[in-house]
Amino acid sequence: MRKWLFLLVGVVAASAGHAQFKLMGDAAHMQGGCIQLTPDVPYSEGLAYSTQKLNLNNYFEIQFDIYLGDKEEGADGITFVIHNDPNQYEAFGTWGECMGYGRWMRDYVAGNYIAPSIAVEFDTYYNPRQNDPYCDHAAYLEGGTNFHARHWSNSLDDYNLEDGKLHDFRFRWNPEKQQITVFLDGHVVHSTKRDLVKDVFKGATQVIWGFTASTGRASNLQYFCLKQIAVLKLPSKALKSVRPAVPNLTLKPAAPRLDHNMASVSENPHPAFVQEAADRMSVKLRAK
Ligand SMILES: [Ca+2]
Ligand SMILES: [Ca+2]
Repeated sequence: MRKWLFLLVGVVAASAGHAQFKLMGDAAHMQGGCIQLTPDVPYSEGLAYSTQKLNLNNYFEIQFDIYLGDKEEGADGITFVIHNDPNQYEAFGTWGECMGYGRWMRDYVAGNYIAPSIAVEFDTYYNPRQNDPYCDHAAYLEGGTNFHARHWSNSLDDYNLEDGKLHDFRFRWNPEKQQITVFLDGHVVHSTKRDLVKDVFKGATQVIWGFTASTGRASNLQYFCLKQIAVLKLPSKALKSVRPAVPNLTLKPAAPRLDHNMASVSENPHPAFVQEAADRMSVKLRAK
């Protein structure tokens, strides 16, 4: 472990605070450090990209809260996206069921979509064209299409994410094992081996990451609150020489949860990320 600590370059800290995300469309900073992706109005779209790219040679784990509204009949959902679209920080997808990420038709490559990319969608509206189940669900996406062969809805026919609550999401990338693991409220909702650099990003290792969301005829307030990012920088030589491979990152206890209620959010003191020590592997959200 000591050897590992020696290899750690440290932690990349990020917050959902101002100036660290580039916002597009209807995305807007909220009091309390969260970022609105869409207001509760029809035909809205918003995106927020971290100004700091991720390096796919590194092990990273990103944790955030997402809020998908409080109207069961609302729409459409949020995606967490990692991309290397030629349009870079200007890239965006189609509105409505495409959630600001994808395009209308899987096999008809037209309109706005983000690619090359991977994404995880949190979908709150039934769209048969995208192979949605009737209930809310999470699904893994690639290539700027929202069509998904599989989904996760906790084995429930009435799984609902539009419950007026924050939901805890984690995305973990292990470059050694080429393993993606996605958690929602403590459940593993997706786990797969994928050579992202070779098979998705065509050799690129520096990728943009962020969030997209949209509404259609139906809508909901949708936002996210970044809780923490842990990045373990793995020099290529170390990758080959160190055994055992990647230790589990120990993340600090979750940041104080912001109340989903907007009034309460506005009462929250402005949060700030603090890096606890140069050699620690975690950062935490701390109220000033
Ligand atoms: Ca949908
Ligand atoms: Ca729902």
